[in-house]
Amino acid sequence: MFQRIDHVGIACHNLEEKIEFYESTFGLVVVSREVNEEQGVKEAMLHVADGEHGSSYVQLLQPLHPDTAVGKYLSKRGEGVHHIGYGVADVAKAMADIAGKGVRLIDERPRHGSMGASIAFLHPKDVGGVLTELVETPRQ
Ligand code: MC0
Repeated sequence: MFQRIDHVGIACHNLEEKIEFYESTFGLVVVSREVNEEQGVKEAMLHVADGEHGSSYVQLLQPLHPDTAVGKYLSKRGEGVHHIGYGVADVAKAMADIAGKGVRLIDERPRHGSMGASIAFLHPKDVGGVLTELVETPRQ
C-alpha cells in the first residue's frame, strides 16, 4: 500500500530558525514553502532523496495560531516529530482500504497538501500513537 516515506513532519516554534538549522547542519535544501490556512500551518519542504516512486522530504511546520493541530501539539509535547506521511498511488483507495480495517480516518475526503498533493490523516490513537498521513502526489 505504501510506496515510500513521502515526508516526516516536524513541529517547531520558529520555521526560519529551524530551516537554517537543517540547511547548515544537514545540507538539506528547501524546495517549497506554503501557508496552508485550512491546516493552520506555515510549512517548508526540504528535499532528502529521490526514489523509484518519488522523492522524500523533511517537512518543517510552524502553527499559524495556538488553537491549531500543530499549535496544540507544541503546547502539550514541545517540538519534535509530529507525523509521518506515506506516499500512496491513490489516496481515496488507500483511505477506503484502511478504513475497512477499522482505523479511523480524520478526513472524510482528501484535502490539499504540500506541493499540490492530495492528503488524508489517520487518527494517531488507532496507529499506535503515530499521526499518519497518506500522500498522493500530483501526476507529472
Ligand atoms: C494529537 N495527538 C497526537 C498528535 N496530535 N498523537 C500523536 N501525534 C500527534 N501529532 C493526541 C494527543 O496527545 C491526545 O492524546 C489526542 O491525540 C487528542 O489530541 P488533542 O490535542 O486533544 O487534539 P484533537 O483531538 O483536537 O486533535 C488531534 C488530531 C488533530 C490528531 C485529531 O491534530 C488532527 O486533526 N490532525 C490532522 C491534521 C494536522 O495535523 N494538520 C497539521 C499538519 P491524549 O492521550 O492526551 O488524549 S498539515 C500538513 O502536514 C500538510 C500541510 C501536508 O503534509 O501537506
